[in-house]
Parts: sequence; C-alpha cells; structure tokens
Amino acid sequence: MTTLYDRFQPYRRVNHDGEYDAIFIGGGAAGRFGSAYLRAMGGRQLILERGDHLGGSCCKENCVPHHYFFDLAYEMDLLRTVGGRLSLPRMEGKADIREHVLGFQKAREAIYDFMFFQSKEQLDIEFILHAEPEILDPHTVRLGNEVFRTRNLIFATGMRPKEPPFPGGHKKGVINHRKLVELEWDWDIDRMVVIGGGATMAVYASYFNAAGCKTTVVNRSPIFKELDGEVKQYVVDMMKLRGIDIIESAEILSIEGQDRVTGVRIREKGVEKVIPCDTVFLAIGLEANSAEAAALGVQLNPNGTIAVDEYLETNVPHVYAVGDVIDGPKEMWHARRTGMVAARNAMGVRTPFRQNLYAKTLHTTYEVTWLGLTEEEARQQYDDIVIIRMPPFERNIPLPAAERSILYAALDPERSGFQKAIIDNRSRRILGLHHVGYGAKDAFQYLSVLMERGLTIDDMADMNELFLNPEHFIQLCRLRAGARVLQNL
Ligand code: COM
Repeated sequence: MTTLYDRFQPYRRVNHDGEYDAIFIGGGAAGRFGSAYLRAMGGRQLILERGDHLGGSCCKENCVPHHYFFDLAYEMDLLRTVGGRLSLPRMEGKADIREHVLGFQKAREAIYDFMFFQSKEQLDIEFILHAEPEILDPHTVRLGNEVFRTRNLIFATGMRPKEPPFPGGHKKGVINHRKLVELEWDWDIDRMVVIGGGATMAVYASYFNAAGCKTTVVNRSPIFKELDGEVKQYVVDMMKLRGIDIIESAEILSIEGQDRVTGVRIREKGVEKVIPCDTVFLAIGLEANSAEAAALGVQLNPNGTIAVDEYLETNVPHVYAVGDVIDGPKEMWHARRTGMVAARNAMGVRTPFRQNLYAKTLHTTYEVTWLGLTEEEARQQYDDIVIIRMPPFERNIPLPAAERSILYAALDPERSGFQKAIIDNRSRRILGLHHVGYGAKDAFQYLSVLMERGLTIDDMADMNELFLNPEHFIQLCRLRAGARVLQNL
C-alpha cells in the first residue's frame, strides 16, 4: 500500500551542514507542526523520530483509530437498532474484530504515506526516521557517527500507556488501544471488561459492545467526571440501553487467571466479586516520556511531565518541551499549538503560550461535545441561570434530529440525542453548551472563540442556521431571545 516510501526501511531526509535553529526530538503532531512553522518562518529544523513514520501516536494508535472504531460503533449500532426496518439490513451476532483492525492498519499505511509526502514535498521539513539519538548537551546531538549542532532543542516525546497499579496487568488477555491495533492478541474476544472512566474507555467500550462482545466498564471513581450531570445521565443511560454494564467507584483488586485472563476481581460497596471475561482493555491513562529530558538536567513536574515556563522553555536555557510531554490537555490543538509557539521562541520571536477557552469531546456511539460551564458549575457562580434543552422533558420525542440522528428520531426517538445551553439571565451571555449527537463537534471549535468574546443569546438569534442543523442552539436561542427576562425552554 505504501506508494511514497517503505516504512520498513530507514529513511533519511536531511542534508546536514552547519547548525540548526532547532532539533525536535519526536515527530508527532507537536514536533511536526513546530517544524513546519519554524520552516515557514525561514528557519532550519531537524526532526529525530524513533518510529517509522511522522505523525506520532495520533495516526498510529490514538486519534485516528479512536475515530475509526467510533464510526464502526455508530454504524453497527444503527444496524442493530434501526436495521431490519427501512430496507436496512439488521446486524446480528458478532463482528469480525480482526478484520476491523486489519482495515485500520491498511488505512494507516496511507496516512503514514501522506505524513511523509506533506512533510517532505510540501513543507520541506528535514527528518530522520528510525533515529536513536544521543543527546550530548543542549546544543549537540549524536546519531550513530554523526553529530548535529543546534541552537535549540525541543522535546516532543509524547506519552505512553500507564502501567496498571493492580496485579495481573501483564497476563495474556490484557490489551489496550495500542495492543488492539498492533494485533497483539490472537484469541476470540467475547467477554470484555474495560477499565477506565474517560474518553478512551467510552469509545472502546462502545465499540466492543456494538461488535457483539458482552462488555462491562469498571472504574475506581465516577466515570465522565467532567460532564454536566444531566448530560452524563443521558450518555450513561444510552450506553446501558445498548447492553453495557457500568460499575463506578469500585476498587480494582486484580486481574484473575492462570495462563490467561478469566476475570477481574473488584470490591464494590464493600463486596468482593469477579467479573468473568476473556479480555481486559486498559484505559487507565498515559504517562510522559520524559526520562531523556530528565537525564539532561531538565526539571520534571511531580506527575512526570516536563516543567516549562509560559514560553515553553525548561529550566535549561534553549531547551523547550511541547505536546503531551508537558502539562495541559492531551488534545491535538495543544500539541500542535505548543509546537508552533516553541518554534517562534526558538526563532527569537518571544511568544507566550496562552491556553484559551476550548471545547472537549468524547465518543460512545454518540459524539459528546461540551464547552464552558456545566449546569452545576454555573449555579455555583451565577444566581440567575436559564437552561435551554432539547428534548425539554420527555426523552421520547423525535428531537434533536438532523444528519445521522434522524433515523433514530424517526424509529427510536429516545436515542436521537440530547443538548442543553446554559445562559446567564443578567448579562445574557452563553455560559455553557453541551451536545450529545452527531455532527456538532466542528461548530464547537468556533463557538469557543465566540464564547470567549462574550457570545450572548442575542448574538445567537442573529446567526443563520443550516436547517436541519445537528445542534439546534441557534433556533432555540432565537425562540427565547425576544424576552427582556429570559425563561427556560
Ligand atoms: C496527524 C498527525 S495523524 S499530525 O498532527 O498531522 O502530525
């Protein structure tokens, strides 16, 4: 499938003479975007990447497969719930998970190719793959027999899955998002326990369940901590409606089994029990790849991430760190923007990194997107709050409805989604927007900018909706905006 290069062969795109403005250790989103920006400024950079591709963990095992398995979860869910009607086939039984993974692996090759093509041909970035650099000092890096000099060194080394804190985490039968896509499993997955409480748990539990595996979620604390209470209720209810068992606030004691996994032992409300399974999927978080920086004298935070100032510089002058290896949201924009800001600083354009308001998202068989305050937070901070909801009370009405949700709305309305806006009645400003459904995520990228600038219900009423729109915020706000004193809807 690879057309531009053979990912199994070492590849060099570098023409070494003189000093670089920056060497990036790592060619994921942060290193690649930082490099592109620095190059566009007229500077000279070099990426040293240990792996066999540019683009890092995003295309290898994180964001891209996350969305691939979400789409499969959605499609299979549709065929299991709506299928059998409207001349759509009904899905029964189990999906071929191995076939799904092989499909992803094939697509991944094409993405690796594109990363390579864009970086080399369009962005004129210098990079060396399969590189095991030895950092001699902040300005000198050795690679084999070659020594590279640089004015600045930028760590963009990312994160890796955390080691499980309970016994049995290395038994045959335990996988994670990385092992899944590398096919580091060779058995039929029938009964799955997913351990975790956030976005990785949500998408993979939903995928395995939709694929026909009996799926249980276990977490040591409440799941989806950041969600608005009502939004969480809808999301959790919809997971349960589809057959997922969810156990929150349970102590995970061990993963059971001799040669291979047979279950997960937990203590729930003081009672010990074993959840039988053939596979455990760990979604318990990530830790920073910061050892190399520490060896150079770079200070780390207590959680192991690299400590940086607002210019993304470490305690060692001319040594920067960007992306997932520093504190901050483990989000693509954060990786790419910190890469860009460090590039500017390395080039002598003093630029602080400002973390502005941003939307968040997770996936079950739904896209769940939110921005600003939850209702609980808003009620603590403001004394006159108005809520606009869809559906407003009974779930069983065929709204919201738009692309991807309208078949659910027509045939099984409870499943068509949920959304709410939280508004301050005094200033009329939008404080929070929350959406469970399909196709609304992109709007939130721009809504965050508008909200930071003081977006009001009246501004919303003056916008132009593309009807039927996946989020109904514009028209719902317009229905209420005429009133001097706002009311719930
Ligand atoms: C995307 C990787 S998969 S990057 O952010 O474009 O480098």
